Amino acid sequence: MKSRFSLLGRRETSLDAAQAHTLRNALGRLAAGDRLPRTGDLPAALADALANVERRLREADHLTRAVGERLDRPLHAVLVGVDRLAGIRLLGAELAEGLEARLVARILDILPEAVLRRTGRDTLEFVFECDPAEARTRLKALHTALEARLEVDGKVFDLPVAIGFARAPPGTGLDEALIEAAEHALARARAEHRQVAEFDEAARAQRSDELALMRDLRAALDTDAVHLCYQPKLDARTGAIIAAEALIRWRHPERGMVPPDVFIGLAEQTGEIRHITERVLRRAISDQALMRAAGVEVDVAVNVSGGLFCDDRFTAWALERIGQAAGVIGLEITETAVIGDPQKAIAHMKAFAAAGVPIAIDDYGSGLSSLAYLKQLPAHELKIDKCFISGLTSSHRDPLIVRSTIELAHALDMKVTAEGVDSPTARALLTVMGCDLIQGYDISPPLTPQAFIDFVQRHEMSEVAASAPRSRGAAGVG
Ligand code: G
Ligand code: G
Ligand code: MN
Repeated sequence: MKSRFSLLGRRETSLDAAQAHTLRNALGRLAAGDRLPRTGDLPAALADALANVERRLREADHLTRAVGERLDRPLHAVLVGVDRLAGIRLLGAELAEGLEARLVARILDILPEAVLRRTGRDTLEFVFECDPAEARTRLKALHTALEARLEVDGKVFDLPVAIGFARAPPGTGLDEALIEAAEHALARARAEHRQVAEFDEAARAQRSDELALMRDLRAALDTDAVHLCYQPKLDARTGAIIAAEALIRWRHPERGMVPPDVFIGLAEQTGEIRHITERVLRRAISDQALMRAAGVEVDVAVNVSGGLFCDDRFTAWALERIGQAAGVIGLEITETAVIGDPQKAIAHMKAFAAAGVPIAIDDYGSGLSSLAYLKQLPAHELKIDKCFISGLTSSHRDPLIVRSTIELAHALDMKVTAEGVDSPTARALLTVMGCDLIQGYDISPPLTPQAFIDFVQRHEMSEVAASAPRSRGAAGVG
């Protein structure tokens, strides 16, 4: 772990060669666990700071030895994460150290018995003795104090803080395992947007299982273990299959099929989603070419996670790639993309729209749907979440919601797709309501590219066979 003692605070000190030698020597001795050598030729402030560090180190050392023998209350290792500190450090080490000093002062104010151990790029680490029943309450109080507004050099800072902590098991002391446990707890606090998180062995086991899954996925990404299936979208008016949604499929050598619900969210957390989506997009483009070669011409839609859709580099890459596709490649994004960073999302939607790439709003209605945003979105298609479609023929409210959503989308010049349509009744009802596209088991489950080609060809044949007698009967129907 990268660590650094804030020795000098914000004071600038210039030293001559002999003094610099004394300082290096002193730091080396401290780092080796020795006593501080004589520092008489150093400026007083610097000598004081070194003496202070030595005192801190001795206290920590004393604590380490004392645990398990003399402490009446267990030792807790605490890691305070201040995400923005790393960025501030890039702007100026002095400013960061000034903020750091203020945060440390707050720690000692709330927890006077705390022994500060070290500071990282965006963390502060300390240990303190505490009654187990009180640890969380006291750290919550610390959290509140740390997040209070800071003023340094006339600048105002509101720094979000996350705290992870771990308690030394009986008979153990301050060791690397305890610090590592606190690191795990901090990672969880950050991932779950919690103020204070305690180390939890089960959570760690689950996390390492998840990370193993991500490693496996990375290795599988360029193999046949990962492929795409295509779920047809049917034009409700003409009955033709005019589009398909690409859905990722992963067969794990030991776990079997792993559903995207299990790994997509994880991949979003670890950043792996970008590789996955690039791979999916490349594959969708080549599968589409394969389909066209077989005479099946459909628009293909690829799902893009919210965070990724707001990523400039991904957007530039995707625009370039899609520009080389033989047919229309569209993107499906969920509302969360828009809610997370509306300006970026809208700017990117406009860039895609300008390049002729249709955008669909996915899972509409399942999240925090916002009509205010919907109005601003240059989207071509609205996909009504399947939770509304499944109740279409049984509930009283869902048909009302679906019908008004269709009207709303049409008023905003968007096409409407119903997802999860799994009965002929639902399909007929949606058609009457003016829904444009139908997707779901009633048409077909997701299919491999070859099965999709076969399905569309069979579907066209049956349409032709059915259309002759029907065209007479249907005369007069708009
Ligand atoms: O059909 P299936 O069980 O695969 O779909 C589960 C969920 O996974 C759906 O919400 C779908 O949008 C999502 N999903 C499937 N493939 C991808 C993909 O390539 N990228 C992203 N971001 N999500 C996908
Ligand atoms: O969120 P997204 O729409 O991308 O998710 C598609 C998911 O819905 C996949 O898991 C897919 O297999 C599933 N699905 C597709 N059609 C139907 C359907 O008709 N009924 C139900 N219950 N699920 C469906
Ligand atoms: Mn989708």
